[in-house]
Amino acid sequence: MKHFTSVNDVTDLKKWVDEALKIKADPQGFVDIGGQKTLGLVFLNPSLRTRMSTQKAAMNLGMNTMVINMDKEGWRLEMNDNVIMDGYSVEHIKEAAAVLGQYCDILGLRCFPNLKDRHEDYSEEVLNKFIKYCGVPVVSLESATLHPLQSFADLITIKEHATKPKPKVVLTWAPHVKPLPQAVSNSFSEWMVKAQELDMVDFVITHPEGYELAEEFTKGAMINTNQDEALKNADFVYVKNWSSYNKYGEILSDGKGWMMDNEKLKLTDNAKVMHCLPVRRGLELGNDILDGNNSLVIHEAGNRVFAAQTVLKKLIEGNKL
Ligand code: AN0
Ligand code: CP
Repeated sequence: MKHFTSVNDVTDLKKWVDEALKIKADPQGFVDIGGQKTLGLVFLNPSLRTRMSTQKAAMNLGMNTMVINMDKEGWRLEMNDNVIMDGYSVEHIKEAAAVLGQYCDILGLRCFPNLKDRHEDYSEEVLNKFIKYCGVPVVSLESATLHPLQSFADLITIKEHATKPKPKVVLTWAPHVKPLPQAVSNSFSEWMVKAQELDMVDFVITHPEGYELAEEFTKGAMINTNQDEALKNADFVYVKNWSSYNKYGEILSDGKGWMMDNEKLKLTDNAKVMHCLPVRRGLELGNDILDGNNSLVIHEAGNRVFAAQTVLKKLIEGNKL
């Protein structure tokens, strides 16, 4: 594996989950692997979990980490080629990425979509240019369309908490007041479809009409716009808001009735409830669930360390760093 940007970089999903759980059992057991190599984390958008868990993962492997909040601390970047830079941007991604590659052995990048131009976002222009110019292995810390470190942690969490060989996992849309990316949901779907092919889960997606995700990520999933029906016998409910893909970046309704709470939980098989966080209480997810025994959200965030540690270990080994 040269870079880690989607589930397609995973050679063997089952083995990766097992390896992550082994690392979790002894997080410092591989402290010699990092060999004081440098991980650079570049954020074009805010983060709590991704930043801290990936730093922690690097520490556990004996790596050093440098973080830059490029949106606040760096120069304003130009992404377009062949432009005369007489506007607001100060530095071209060609130079910025190449320079970062001089200082770091592995680079992580967070680059959210602008949610205005679907073609631009779904071409992953920023991530791809960064990969092209930095010259070192790159880990996605959530790109315009995917959040693979999150989905890996989610699958680890499901494996740990499953009480049957093939649990039913439901991804449900939830209300929000701001237009959010489809990245977490696209990515979760892509990982669950792969897990379903390996008989690890049964996967269902539910959302109001108009919130269909891009087919490239959902192909193979059962999709049901009736949330009550979809939730029946669920073992895991994964809650997430996303803005419309078809009416790109739009919020289509207030989503009343779609918030997951203890009442809806009764439709499930006493399901465990997941969310990538940050979550808006009382809007996306009920306080009753978040404060109750069915919530896995904190545990799930904890597993981000072991997902990142597994990926960094594979990048170090695969690229002979
Ligand atoms: C982001 C999103 O939905 O992609 C990050 C989630 C990890 N969430 C918000 O912007 C609230
Ligand atoms: N779940 C997640 O990626 O959280 P942050 O945006 O805080 O990193």
